[in-house]
Amino acid sequence: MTREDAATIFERIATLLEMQGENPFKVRAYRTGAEIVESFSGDIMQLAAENQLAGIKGLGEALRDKLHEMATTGKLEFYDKLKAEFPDTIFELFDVSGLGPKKIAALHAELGVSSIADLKRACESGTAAKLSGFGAKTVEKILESIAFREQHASEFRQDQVHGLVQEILEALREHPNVSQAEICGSFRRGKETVHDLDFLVSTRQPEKVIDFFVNLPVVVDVIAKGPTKASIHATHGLQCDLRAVTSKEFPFALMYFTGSKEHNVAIRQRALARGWSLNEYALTPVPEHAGAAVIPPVHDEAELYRALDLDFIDPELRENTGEIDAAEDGKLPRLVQLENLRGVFHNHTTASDGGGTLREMAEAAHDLGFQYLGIADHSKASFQANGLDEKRLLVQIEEIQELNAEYAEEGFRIFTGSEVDILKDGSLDFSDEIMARLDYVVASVHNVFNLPEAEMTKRIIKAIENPHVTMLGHLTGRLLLQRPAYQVNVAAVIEAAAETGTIIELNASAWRLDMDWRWWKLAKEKGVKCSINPDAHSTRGLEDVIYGIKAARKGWLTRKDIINCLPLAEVEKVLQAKRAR
Ligand code: DGT
Ligand code: CA
Ligand code: CA
Ligand code: ZN
Repeated sequence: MTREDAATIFERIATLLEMQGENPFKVRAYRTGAEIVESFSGDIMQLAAENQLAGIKGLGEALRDKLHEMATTGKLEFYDKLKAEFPDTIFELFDVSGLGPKKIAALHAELGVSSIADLKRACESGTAAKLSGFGAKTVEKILESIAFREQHASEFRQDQVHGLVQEILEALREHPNVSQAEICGSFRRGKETVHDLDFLVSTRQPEKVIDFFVNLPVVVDVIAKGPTKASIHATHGLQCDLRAVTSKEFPFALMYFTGSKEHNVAIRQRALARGWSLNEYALTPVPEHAGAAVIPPVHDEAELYRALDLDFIDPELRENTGEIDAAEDGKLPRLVQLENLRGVFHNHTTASDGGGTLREMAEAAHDLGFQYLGIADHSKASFQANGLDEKRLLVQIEEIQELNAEYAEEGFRIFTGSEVDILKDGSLDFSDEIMARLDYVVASVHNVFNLPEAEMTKRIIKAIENPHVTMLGHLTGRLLLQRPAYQVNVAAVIEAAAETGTIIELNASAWRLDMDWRWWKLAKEKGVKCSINPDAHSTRGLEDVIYGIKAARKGWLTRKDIINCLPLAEVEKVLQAKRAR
């Protein structure tokens, strides 16, 4: 059981207990437990398995025992019993945005709502609007949220599949009859969401490997099983396909199943032009083709591209948006890698809505090998996130200066910053005088999402015209699979960022990944720099940069396009560049 699973179970226990009217302290203990499990910086499941959890703040004995049980047995009897008192479909309700545990409890107790289908009926018939705490607005929001969910019912975010991919790949690679195993499809291409996972192995014993695959512990049910392929459902209904091929076929299958379909079609055309036919198993001569070139030997994917007179194309670029021409001309970018990151901006602490203290965040960033950490807690307008007012911000600046004195010898530095709210009219939540005291400012929209496009665009552009706004945070406000982007003219914002010298954030949280990768080529052309920002709300959140790196690679970005690939000695100049203009 992964820590995410364990945290989800604690969170669900909290909600179910709340629905049963349990004592709020008990409810809170589980909710806190979920946060601790989620954000703990060591391998908490390993510690739990070894009974080494004593002394972790906020994790009482009852929760430690439960974690131990989950880590060792993969189950929790207490949860299974509690769950049995509710219909299975109740959990669907927890994913509806705008519906908290209190509202779910009221809907359940007073209207017997225990599924999304029930909820939809209650909203459409008008009965939900009559409940206390509900109104026409709430009901409308809930219906919108249900519709959005239905549209994306079979998609998954990176954070939901990342652990599973590693787990299945590891299992396959350890199998004695498997010589190579890879993940293909949209996951390998680094898409922000995926429909299913496509695994590929090379083996001489396909049946044995297929048998092994359909019996993995993560398998919930088997959809189909044949001699060389199988499909299963894993946790949360996620479909996983496996193909077994020979090692000779492997490079062809790897390219084919990585896709995209559009990339494959263009590549196949290219093969045809040489008198070759390309499919998922081989490159073969087209029988009736006169003057076909001799097919060179192909042992891996790079040789397959080479055979077609192309440089190796990184999977993230395979969307047929110009990568083939660039590969032919030797003009592919050398894509940024995780190892290129030198530091991270836009991170929260316990001063606003983060789970780690300033010191904990700094230690964690330092341990990850970063040379700098940019703090950016919320500003006062984000009161629901405990945003800092001027006074608290000034105190935090002092704390950071003290910590920096401690770190000075280690070549590590904390940058003072703030995630300043862009108010409705495009003005900022802090005065220029206050912002001038900070090393950098991230400006973000956190409320009033429903403006017409022109007004929202004007609002954001006005904000980034301020010389103290170093970078623009999560450009469209989208939450993947949960909340759509607000209306905004992204091209116009990019243009304004270029003119004002404003950096645009690539928010690395798997929920956002915004500005979207599809826009970075344009931004790069205009000379706009990127900052890959984890927007970490815990020490573990810093590791979300892995998702940001994938999105940046998908956006054709190199280390030169990304400010936090700069070493400490150079990054400060870049933070000051806009003010110095
Ligand atoms: P998704 O929807 O997130 O699962 O996206 P993919 O790209 O993983 O799509 P999937 O799982 O349907 O198929 C995996 C790859 O197999 C796809 O990227 C390209 C290849 N493929 C699937 N169907 C076709 C097809 O009809 N023609 C070609 N040329 N390739 C295909
Ligand atoms: Ca797929
Ligand atoms: Ca598939
Ligand atoms: Zn934000």
